[in-house]
Amino acid sequence: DNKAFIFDLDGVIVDTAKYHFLAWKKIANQLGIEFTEENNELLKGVSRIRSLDIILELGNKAASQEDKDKWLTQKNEDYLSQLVDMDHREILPGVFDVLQFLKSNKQPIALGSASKNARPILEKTGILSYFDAIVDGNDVTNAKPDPEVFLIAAKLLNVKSENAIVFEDSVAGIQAANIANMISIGIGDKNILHEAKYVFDNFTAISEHFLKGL
Ligand code: G16
Ligand code: MG
Repeated sequence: DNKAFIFDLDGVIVDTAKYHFLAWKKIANQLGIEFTEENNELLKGVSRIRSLDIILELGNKAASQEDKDKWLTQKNEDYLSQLVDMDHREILPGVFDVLQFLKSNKQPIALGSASKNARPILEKTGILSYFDAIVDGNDVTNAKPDPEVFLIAAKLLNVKSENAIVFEDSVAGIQAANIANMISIGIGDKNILHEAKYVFDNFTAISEHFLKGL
């Protein structure tokens, strides 16, 4: 059966997770809410709107829709301002080699990201052409851990869920892949991503032998 490889974006392909964190931390601190890297794990892979709600819940704060809209805009402007000079150097270690390897073996590749900024990031980093399908925050109604984003990607690539392999750095994303009955591969900390079928520190730890055996 045909396989397909689905990549999350932030924290998997590019190191933008740190920019999301810094932008959210600014908003949280502005509201008098403490926001740590540990708290930030709850936001990874989660939609922009849901992320703000999680921060407000952490601080036990309610807010009007008007204020929320203002903070969402501020967060995104702050985040985008950090991407202005982005280029291929922002691609995380080993990612390019794995994309090349999959491409040269004619394996279908999709993006499965919660971000509404996914396309410009793929363009800036020069890897847009590697993707046979792109599913991002503009295409889904239900955020991870809902499996919608990965199910749409598998459908576009015409593969069954059980033959789809998902690379993810977030707990919500690993849960989404598992719910979709896909093969979940965590990129990051084993202790945090313990629900994944496999976990690697980064893509340099993933061998061609391992990819072929999936
Ligand atoms: C990413 C990040 C999340 C972020 C979300 C929405 O998803 O992990 O922290 O909140 O996208 O991003 P944006 O505000 O750019 O629309 P992923 O799924 O690529 O990790
Ligand atoms: Mg991610």
